[in-house]
Amino acid sequence: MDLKLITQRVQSDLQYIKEFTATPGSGCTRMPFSQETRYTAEYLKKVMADAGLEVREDCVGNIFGVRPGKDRSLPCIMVGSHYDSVYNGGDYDGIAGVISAVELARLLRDEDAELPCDFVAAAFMDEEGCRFGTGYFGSKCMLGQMTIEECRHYTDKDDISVYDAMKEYGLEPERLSEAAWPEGSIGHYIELHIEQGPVLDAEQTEIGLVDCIVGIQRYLVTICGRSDHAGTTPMDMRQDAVDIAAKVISKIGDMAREEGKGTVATVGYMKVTPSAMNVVAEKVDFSIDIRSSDNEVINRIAEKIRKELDEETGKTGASYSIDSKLTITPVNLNPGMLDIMEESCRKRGYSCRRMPSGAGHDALAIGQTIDTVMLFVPSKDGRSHCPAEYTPYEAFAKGILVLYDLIGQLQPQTGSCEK
Ligand code: HGY
Ligand code: MN
Ligand code: MN
Repeated sequence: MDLKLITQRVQSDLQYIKEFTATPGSGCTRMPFSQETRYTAEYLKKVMADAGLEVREDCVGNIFGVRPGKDRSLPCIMVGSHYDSVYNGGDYDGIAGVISAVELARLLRDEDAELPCDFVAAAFMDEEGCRFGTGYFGSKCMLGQMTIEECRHYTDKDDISVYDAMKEYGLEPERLSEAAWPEGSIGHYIELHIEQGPVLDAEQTEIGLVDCIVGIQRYLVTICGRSDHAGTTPMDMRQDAVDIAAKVISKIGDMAREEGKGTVATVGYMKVTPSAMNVVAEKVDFSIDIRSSDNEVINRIAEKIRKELDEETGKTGASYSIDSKLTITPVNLNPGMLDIMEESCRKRGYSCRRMPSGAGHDALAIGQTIDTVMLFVPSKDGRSHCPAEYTPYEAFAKGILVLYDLIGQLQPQTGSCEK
């Protein structure tokens, strides 16, 4: 198999898709159910069809391309990632994993290879959760873990719900349950992704074999104070939502630092109302994203934050509410699949190392119940979720060859299933 040809085909697809952004010149902004995802979806359906796959878009915007295997009743091998992005993100996060799955299909076609079971290339909608503050929407729909009520509940910063955004995009959210795959129909899930961190690049290691993915809890906190005149209201008469939020937020980073073991906690979104220089803030909304490979640590930090909110609002008679946006536990990935990939790297002479993932990925949701593995390729200077995100195209080609070895050696899960 020709590394150069694989590199060229991956490069051509990714360079074409990078144009589908709402912020040209300022990184990739491809929000779920947007015009940018629509353009990308149509392109993905085309390249999947060109790769000889049976292509369909499901009722929530996920796209699947299937290469029939010898026994179609066996659970499939699914390879994929997401095709949405963060605001002003990079050109590789998610989408490079989708194109890598398409390239695997092209290699299977070129080799006229028939796997024992179906091979499925998957492109998931709204993994990031950037627009609605959630995460893993498309993969959770595939797993049958999303409800219409949740679609009505979660809204974006313009108060548009997932439900309404889906309708505007031409989908029928009432058919949500049809997106769920039959229990046992997916035997293995594999995701190639940029590392989005500094480890591989710093060590000059070519392949990351991901053995575990951190758990995540995401919240939107709303502090309700009282708007007052900034000049005439004495300090001891205020219910200043920003003052309260600042006191709580200033402690969150240290809560993660005290726990250590790679624990992180981030406040990435804040909104002040009415947001005027001479008005004491009535309301502050802010996000919290807590991650650790130890679920007890995440719970402990969430509890500490609640205590701080109780204390600081209690001092002034203000109040608060917490909207839980995402709760997902850490997941250990499949050791057998990791061993096969490690052996492939050894044979191909690629340097590799086992490592955890601090980023979530669709593999975090899917790996809760299905044999799953991830392969990382280096991110230059560890940068991601920003326009500076960069990975050489050849790095993807090497990862794809390792995955080609993996899917060729995987024994399908036993037990057929209705499709
Ligand atoms: O936030 C994450 O971990 C991923 O980039 N969705
Ligand atoms: Mn991603
Ligand atoms: Mn991401």
